[in-house]
Amino acid sequence: MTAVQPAEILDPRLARLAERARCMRRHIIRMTSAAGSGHPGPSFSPVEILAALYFSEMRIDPANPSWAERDRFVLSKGHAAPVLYAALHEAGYFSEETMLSLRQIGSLLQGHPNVKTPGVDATTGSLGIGLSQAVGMALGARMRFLRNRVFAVIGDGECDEGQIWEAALAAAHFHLGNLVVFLDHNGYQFDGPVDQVMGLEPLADKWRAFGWRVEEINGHSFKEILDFLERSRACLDRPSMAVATTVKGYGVSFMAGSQEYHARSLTAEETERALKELEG
Ligand SMILES: Cc1ncc(C[n+]2csc(CCOP(=O)(O)OP(=O)(O)O)c2C)c(N)n1
Ligand SMILES: [Mg+2]
Repeated sequence: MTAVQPAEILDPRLARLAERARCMRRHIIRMTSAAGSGHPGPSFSPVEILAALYFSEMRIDPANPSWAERDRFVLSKGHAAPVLYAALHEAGYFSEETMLSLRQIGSLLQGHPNVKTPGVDATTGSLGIGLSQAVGMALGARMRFLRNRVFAVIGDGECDEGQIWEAALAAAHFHLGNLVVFLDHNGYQFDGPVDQVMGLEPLADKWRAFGWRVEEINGHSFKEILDFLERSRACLDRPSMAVATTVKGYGVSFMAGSQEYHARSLTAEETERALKELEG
């Protein structure tokens, strides 16, 4: 994975998004360390994708989370809930106190996304189900002649689930141009490297063969993410898919590329080191 180009930092729009991403990574560390559990590594790989969606692309109103014509977002790889909560907190859906109550009994923020939480559009966590929900939302919007769009993030390991491919078929069959999906291709799933557990290649061509408009992008480059989103807006007859190459734990030196932080929070010493690296 190539590092994000310095030119991105010089563009004010991209620099603002980079600042959101930095804050989101701090939130993820702080909330999972306060909880003493969670999935920081998988939450880090799609940070730029969610930052671009929530702070540049989606039509939402944090003051009115149930606005009927809002765009919808589905985090199909629901174990990365902290990245969604980080985006929602940054956008103003709930307070810092709520954010830091992650995973506590009775908290609004459970370990996996739940529609009871303000701003969460789909209950996920069992891998494979989120994309089907996103397809249903996009189809429902189209049938009611609404112009809202649906965005989703799925995992590469999640593509082992047969239900992903059922949803892929349906989305193309119904010509869902209002559906835009990012595949967070971080190369790892729970049991190890994706290519050893269940090979997916040629991954982009598989989605193309299913009838999607597909691009392969660097999932940490705001420029590439925004360019993909712009082209997706113009594609009305097919769903769009970005196979986004990412790195688990991207953004903190000792987490990047490590599977160690898939399903454990950082120790107190690691938390301090990570937050130091993520200082503004
Ligand atoms: C149906 C189902 N089976 C197993 C799990 C347990 N599980 C949680 S995360 C994970 C790995 C997911 O890999 P990937 O989709 O690549 O996401 P990443 O962790 O890389 O972000 C597994 C198997 C689950 N949540 N749901
Ligand atoms: Mg993965």
